[in-house]
Parts: sequence; structure tokens; C-alpha cells
Amino acid sequence: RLFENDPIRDPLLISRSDRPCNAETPPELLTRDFVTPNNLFFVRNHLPVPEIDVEEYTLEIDAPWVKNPITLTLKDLQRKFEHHDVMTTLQCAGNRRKEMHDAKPVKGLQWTQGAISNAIWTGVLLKDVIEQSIGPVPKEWADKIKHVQFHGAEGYGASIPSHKALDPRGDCLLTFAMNGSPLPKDHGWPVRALVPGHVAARSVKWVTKITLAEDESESHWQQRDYKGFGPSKTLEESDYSTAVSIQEMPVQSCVTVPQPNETVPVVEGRATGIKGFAWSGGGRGIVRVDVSVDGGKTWTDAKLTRPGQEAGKEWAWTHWEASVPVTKEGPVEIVCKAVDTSYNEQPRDMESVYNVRGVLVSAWHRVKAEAVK
Ligand code: MTE
Ligand code: MO
Repeated sequence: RLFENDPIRDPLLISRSDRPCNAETPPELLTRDFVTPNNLFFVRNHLPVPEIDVEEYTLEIDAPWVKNPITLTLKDLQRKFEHHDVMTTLQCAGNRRKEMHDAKPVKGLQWTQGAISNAIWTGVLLKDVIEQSIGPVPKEWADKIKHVQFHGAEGYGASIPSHKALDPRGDCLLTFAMNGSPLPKDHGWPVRALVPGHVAARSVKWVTKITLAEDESESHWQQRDYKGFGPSKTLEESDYSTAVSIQEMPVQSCVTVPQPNETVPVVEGRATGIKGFAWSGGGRGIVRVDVSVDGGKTWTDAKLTRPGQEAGKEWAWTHWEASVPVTKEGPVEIVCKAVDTSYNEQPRDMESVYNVRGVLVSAWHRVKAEAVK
């Protein structure tokens, strides 16, 4: 009964757990299309997909000074507010956890590199909905309201800082469409909060209530999950009450072609057709991706396909392709690392960023392959 509302998923997705559904985009399909098709967008559910009757669906907007919370239907959202399209990449905090686990065991789903996808989301600005339904934050509350909390219909919840939610350049949406189609069930139908540049955990699906608040969401996933700890801390030593919630994500990149043990064609002394993605949080774009085929001794700049978004609002990933000089055929270790617009770089090793929950995995990505003429 419990999972009877879960939809049928594309068999191409790589399943990491069935109930709840957790499934990643196959690596070579991450860079086939710049915009991930809906059926191939990774799925990360903590609970069963909730059953929602669209005719009955309401979204409540509340704040401490509001006497009667405002409720909006899907039609209200669609008719009363201006529509916006925003291309945004979502990445799970646990993406690449398996690599960290292989270096030293961690707790959590064993994602390889596919808990990341990119889509064009259509919806209305969260800021417009808040300000036009309950009005701007009154003066006496201005210094107190620090967070905007999202409540999901099935019990999941999360929050983001209110400055992000209310920033005219923040592009936070209440979305009802994805890549031109109604939001698929797995991705939050009928309404999903979308928080560009932040960890995907804050983009709450099936959102039914939004609260402006002094504190972060009380949910397990805000309080007792999605936080980073030092490399030597055990689970028992990890103090969730004082650690800071993950919001913006660090700079990331991966090789998607070739995959481990595949071949790389050598043409005129160069290993060719090496592909991947790069992304950074907070709207920071990618300025460079360095690629090596000798384990990181020498580097070549990759050719970038950037999203072409405004500076500071580069919510979508960059795709890259490289052709790197090789001196001989045989085994090669391909390594990539990206540099974002703040000149943040990925850390070299897993060891220095190791954490027992295996989140924020952003070390240089390494793939062992075979160079052949
Ligand atoms: N929202 C709800 N309501 N329930 C969830 O389980 N999972 C979060 C976030 N929003 C989740 C949610 C996490 S951890 C991630 S990584 C993203 O949704 C995954 O989004 P996707 O399934 O559309 O890829
Ligand atoms: Mo996630």
C-alpha cells in the first residue's frame, strides 16, 4: 500500500534503492543533453510519493504576524503571478558518496556521479507569492525573520535563509513545470520549491506550506542531516546541534566519458573525446576545467559549453570536452578539476574532505581508462 502512488520509472535510471526510490542518471547520459530529459532526471525520495488530488491541492503561506494563513490553489499560483523559466542544476549533497566510501567507509546511499541533473523549470517567483499574499515583512519583524521553511505533503521538510528566498536576483521559484511538461510525480507534482544554487535537499517537492520564521525548519533533514563534519569525527562525535546546514554547494566536476576501464581513442597524439560536467553553487559559474591524463602531473584546458546565464546567476552546469596530449598508448588516469568564478578549486584528495556522512564530495575526479590508437 505504502508505495502504491509511486510512478513507474525509466529503466535507464540506475537504482540505488527501490522503496523509497533513489535512482541516478547514467554517467554517459549526464552529458548527452545539456538539459536532462525528465525521464532521466535523478530521483531522490526519502518517503513514498504522496497522493495529491490537484483539485484539492492548496499551498499555505504563513508568518508569525499573519493572523489567518493565506491559501492558494494551483490555479491561483498559475493565474495570479508572473511566470518565469529558470534553468537550474540540482545536485544531491551525497553525490559521489561511493568514491568517498571506497576511500574510507561512510554512511548513506552509494551514489556514483549521477545524483545531479539539469532542467528548465517554469513557475512563479517565491518572492512574488510571499509579498503579494502576506505582504512585505513588517518593520518589527525585519530583523527576526531569518528563514523560509518548506513543508512537503509526505512529511519531508527543509528551509533556506530568508535573504535567498526574498532576493530579487535569487530566482527561487514555486515550479509546476519542468522542461515544458507538467512537473512529473517524482519531481514534486503539482508544486515544488526550487532553490537555484543550493543543495537539492532544499528544493522541497510536493510543497504544501511555506512559513517565514525565526528558525530553520524543525525537520529531521534540516536538523539532523545534510551537515558537514571534520575528517576525524565519528558519527557519535558529530554534533548536529552546532553544525551549519549545507546550503550553497562547493565547486564540482566529473568525467562522464570514458567510464572506468573503457578506452579513449588516441588521434594525432592526443587522447580525444573526454567529456564531463562542472558546476558550482551560489550562482557561481565555471571559468576553467583542467584535465589530465597522467594522474594530475600535467593539465590541459577543456573546451567549455557554459549555460550563458547572467553573472552571479549561473545556476546551470557547464559541459566540457577535452583532447589531451598523450606520449604512449595503454593505461591512463584521467583527472578533472574545475575552477569557479570565485576561483574556488576542488580539493585534490578525498582524505582532506572526508566526512562520515559522505556529503560535499568534491575531490578531483579520477577515471582509469585505456588509451588506444
Ligand atoms: N522534497 C520532498 N518533499 N521529499 C524528499 O524526499 N528530497 C530532497 C529534495 N526535495 C525530497 C525533497 C533531496 S535530498 C533531493 S537530492 C532532491 O529533492 C531530489 O530531487 P529530484 O528527485 O527531483 O531529483
Ligand atoms: Mo539529496
